[in-house]
Amino acid sequence: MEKLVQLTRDGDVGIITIHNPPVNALSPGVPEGILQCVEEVQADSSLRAAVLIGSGRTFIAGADIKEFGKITSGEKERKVGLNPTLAKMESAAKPVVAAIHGTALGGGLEFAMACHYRVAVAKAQVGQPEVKIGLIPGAGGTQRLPRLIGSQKAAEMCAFGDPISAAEAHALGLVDEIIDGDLQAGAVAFARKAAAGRRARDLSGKLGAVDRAAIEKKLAQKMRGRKAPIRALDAVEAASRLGFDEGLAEESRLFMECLFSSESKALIHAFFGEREVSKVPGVPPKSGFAVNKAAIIGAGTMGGGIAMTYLNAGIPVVLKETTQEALDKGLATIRKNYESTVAKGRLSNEDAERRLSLLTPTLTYDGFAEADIVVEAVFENMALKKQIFAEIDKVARPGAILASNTSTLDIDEIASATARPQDVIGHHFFSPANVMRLLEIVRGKASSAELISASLALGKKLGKVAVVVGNCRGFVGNRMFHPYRREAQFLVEEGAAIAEVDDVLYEFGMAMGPLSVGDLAGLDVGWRIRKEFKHLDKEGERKALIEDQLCEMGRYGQKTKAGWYRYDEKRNRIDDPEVTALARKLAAEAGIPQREISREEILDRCLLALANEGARILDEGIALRSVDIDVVYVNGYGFPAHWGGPMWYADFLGLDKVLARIRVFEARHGSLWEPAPLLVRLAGEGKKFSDFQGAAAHA
Ligand code: 3H9
Repeated sequence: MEKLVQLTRDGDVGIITIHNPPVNALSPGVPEGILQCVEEVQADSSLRAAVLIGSGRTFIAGADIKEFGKITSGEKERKVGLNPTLAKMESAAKPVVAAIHGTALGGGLEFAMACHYRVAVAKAQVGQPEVKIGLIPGAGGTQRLPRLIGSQKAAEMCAFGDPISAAEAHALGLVDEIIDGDLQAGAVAFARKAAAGRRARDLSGKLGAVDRAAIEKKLAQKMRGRKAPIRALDAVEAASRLGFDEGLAEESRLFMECLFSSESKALIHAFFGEREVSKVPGVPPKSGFAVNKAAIIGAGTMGGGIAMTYLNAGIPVVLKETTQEALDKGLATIRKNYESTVAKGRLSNEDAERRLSLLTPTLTYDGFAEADIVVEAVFENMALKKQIFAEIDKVARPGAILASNTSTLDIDEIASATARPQDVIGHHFFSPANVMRLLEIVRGKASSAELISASLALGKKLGKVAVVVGNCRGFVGNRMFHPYRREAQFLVEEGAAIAEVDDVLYEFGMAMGPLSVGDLAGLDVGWRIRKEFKHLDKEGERKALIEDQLCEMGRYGQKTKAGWYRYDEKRNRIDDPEVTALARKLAAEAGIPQREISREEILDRCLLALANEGARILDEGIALRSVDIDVVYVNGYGFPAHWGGPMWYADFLGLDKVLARIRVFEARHGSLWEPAPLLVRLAGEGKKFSDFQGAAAHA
């Protein structure tokens, strides 16, 4: 077996190579191995310097994140002690040069900064992304980085966690040289020139004040409700206030505080969850199916956004509409979206034009026979979708993926309109499709394992987080969203103020309150779906009353400048007493008593409704694991990642407490609050949702 860290020689330079695939994380044995090699170089009189380099695709992607859970669970000692190792490395008399390709992230960059010099290939990226998993740099990043690049820039990098390019790092003085050509050879040549002795800890000229207010203002928009970024600022500021070793001690204290926080545990859950969802039992992990050309039916909001998603990934698209007017409108929207991205400086004009040049508009099925995937994105109507799939069946090439973007309808019934149900699958994008990261892959009963594998690979190519879900009304996301929004509306009917319901959920961390979401998406969408499914309504079951009335009044939400709220020209929401009056009138007619409703009840009614329905979804095998549900909610429904997702949040509260609360709601509101059998079972056994391996175990 290859050693984790190996020392080889190139003349008078020692090459210390890390072999810890896939990303050379600093797992146990790696830091020790590096230090041992550095010490061997020091002791060997035939060597003058060392190069530290990663094998495979990257330098060092940081600490091994899996180890953190062992510390917080008590399985491992309560310390993350890299500082003594790094101190010994940087005290070495012979210079050590970090040679960076791929990424030097977190502990990886911290190792590089404890080296005497850093060189990198142009494509490399470096950063301190710890805040993205609820941590701060814990091995001197907040102390060495400001000494190398200045306090303000270091504070920004540590607080937002976004990596920077090698070129920027070079300009800032973090990277000493960009290497063209072979990295190792370039690093060895650099090492031969390098003199010993330059240590980041000894530099202090660039330390200074941090414009904390400016960073906090941006944090409030980008990382609302998170504590780690604030702690990262504290630690970078400590570098200017304290000596190096005191600064390190302060950083370690703040790091430990973050490590044991609910925020960090939830974000680590979300990090691994995003990767776990791509592992589906019975589905090949790699697909040989390549999507090189796509055809999309429908150039409306969804179809246009999906087309842009493909174009952005460099996949040519044929986009079909039924009328020239609809096609022109769709194309104009796509063009306008690209223009606004260019105007914001996020895309070059040439790139926008290149993407647009991959788009072929059509009113016919011309070009569909060459497509590897056909995506249907027309509005939610079963008869229409079946008619379209019957047509696609005639024109698509054998073996092409036939995908529907349906958000609620039965994928098996749609597949039945074709003679090849094994090739039919749901690809449920979220609006705006070119922005939202989630893709629900809905497997029908005939969908083949290869088709699911190909869809997962395609999702990755499109830059999406793809989650495989089972076929039921609303699948995972929308099925759970229904009781969540239902409770929000019931709360208003029972006397809660509209804005308060939204604000409580927003303050919890949701991207938007549940009623505002309705206004954004268009209240008419749900209205149409309710009409489509009217035959499924249960006799005597309480139904939300207000939205149907709002739609009758033509108040569809933001697009009509009125819905739950009124909206000004800039789409700012304005409370509307007319809607409050409507709520009171409808409640009186339905005999719903009015009462004071606490903020705690608002939060619990909405969030526990999610978890209770999630438990049913899990029990039925519609979601493979509770983490799949969490990933859906964090990436598609604006659930705060620092609360992990609705199932993680329920686990955090404790399922016994969740069950007790749900029983209170059941006593007060009846059968809609009947606890899910799985919740009752797990709570009784003292377990968590994350312990349940139902569908994942026997899929
Ligand atoms: C830290 O460093 C704290 C320090 O201050 C020191 C404290 C003392 N650990 O994402 P991918 C796995 S905190 C363990 O699919 P990509 C990942 O789960 C850390 N595992 O590839 C996956 O496993 P699997 C700071 C890790 O090419 C596989 O590697 N660093 C780690 O799309 C491939 O990953 C970060 O936060 C890790 N650190 O992206 C960086 N990283 O195959 C986190 C990855 O079983 N990592 N894995 O599903 C990343 O951002 C991306 O993984 C990276 C590669 C950009 C590196």
